[in-house]
Amino acid sequence: MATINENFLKLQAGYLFPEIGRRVRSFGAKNPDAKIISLGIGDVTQPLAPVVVEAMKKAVVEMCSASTLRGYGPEQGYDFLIDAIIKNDFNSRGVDLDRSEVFVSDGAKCDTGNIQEIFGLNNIIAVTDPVYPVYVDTNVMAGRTGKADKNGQYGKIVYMPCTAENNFIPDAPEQKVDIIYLCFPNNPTGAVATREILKKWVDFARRNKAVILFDAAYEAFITDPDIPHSIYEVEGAKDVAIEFRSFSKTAGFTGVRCAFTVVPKQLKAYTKDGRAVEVNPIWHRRQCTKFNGASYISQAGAAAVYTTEGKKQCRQIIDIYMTNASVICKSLTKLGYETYGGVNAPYVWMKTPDGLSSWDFFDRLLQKAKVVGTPGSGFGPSGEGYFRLTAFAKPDDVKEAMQRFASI
Ligand code: PGU
Repeated sequence: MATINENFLKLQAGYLFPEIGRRVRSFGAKNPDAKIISLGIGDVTQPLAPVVVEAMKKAVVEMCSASTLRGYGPEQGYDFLIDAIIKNDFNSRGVDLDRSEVFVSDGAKCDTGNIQEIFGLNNIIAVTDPVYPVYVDTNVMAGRTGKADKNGQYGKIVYMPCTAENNFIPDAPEQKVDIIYLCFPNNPTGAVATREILKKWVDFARRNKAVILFDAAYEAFITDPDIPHSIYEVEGAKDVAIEFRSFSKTAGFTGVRCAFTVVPKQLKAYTKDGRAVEVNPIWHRRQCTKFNGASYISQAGAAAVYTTEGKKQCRQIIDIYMTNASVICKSLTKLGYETYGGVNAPYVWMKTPDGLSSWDFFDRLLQKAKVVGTPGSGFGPSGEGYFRLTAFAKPDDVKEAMQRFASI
């Protein structure tokens, strides 16, 4: 008899985004003429930067000839990409990294989801509430949590509420935790962490021999020059933090797939009897066994992002999204909604009107305005009464969506 991993049975309903998709399809089937505008999932709409397309075309042509064909690549990624990452994303901000500390992958979703696997099942994890659901669900699947309570919170996870009252920045928990997931600029609230805030977390982790899993998937959207883009800009962070990055939003790679994770060589975790173990070779071992790399074509495209032309073209695309964010914030504020984020992040986090629950507002917006957003409660109980809008739609759609908001 094949038994199932019963941890999967502890998971709440479906994954958030497929559930939204299901409701939207059902509405679309009943209202075939409705022009639905999606400000729901954080997926890009602008075409890839031309220089990226050219680099990928060239890579495809190389694959067409036996003399230049590339098969399995180096397991951590091609040096041409790793070197460009280190120089442009880290050296430029005063951070030194060795090639062996960068692991190229096909997505930050897989990396943030898989990383928990190399840590013991007895670790207590801390997450913000609301949170990108991947961090929680993957720990549930692994069996690191108890069952969900009536609020949807799992036993053994420490939730750090983020609300307007604390500017969506969590306080360090009072109890001891071992692994802390942080995401800045934040999905879903759009909040950013200053150097002082990151320093507090790094110090907390150092004091507690904890590890910070820092998701910086949205760092390219930071506009404020004082906000760090990498946690390693904070002294001591390399001893305690793993950082996740992605080309998905930075360069429109949601359908191309390329990302990377930094695991510093000096980062340590511990055996049950307290012996320090380097984390980097363990992640390397895990990746070599379970992953065969991002495609050469994606990596060639990602490297082009770092050329002078690539940086300029990607910046122009990000500026389009950030103009959208500003249009959303201004329009909603004018209509009397309370909004947060949208300045250093491509997400606007709004309070639902009339005390509506997040899903009730989702339904009202879909029925009356044919606009799709993401219910805040889908990110955790503290997200109840909030709603997320993404700035990734086409500018004309954003403008039309805002006009429709005025009529609900
Ligand atoms: N990390 C964060 C914080 C994210 O918000 C997302 C995407 C990812 C990682 C995924 O990056 P990839 O490199 O593309 O794998 N969040 C989107 C998409 C939903 C999803 O399920 O990933 C969102 O709308 O929240």
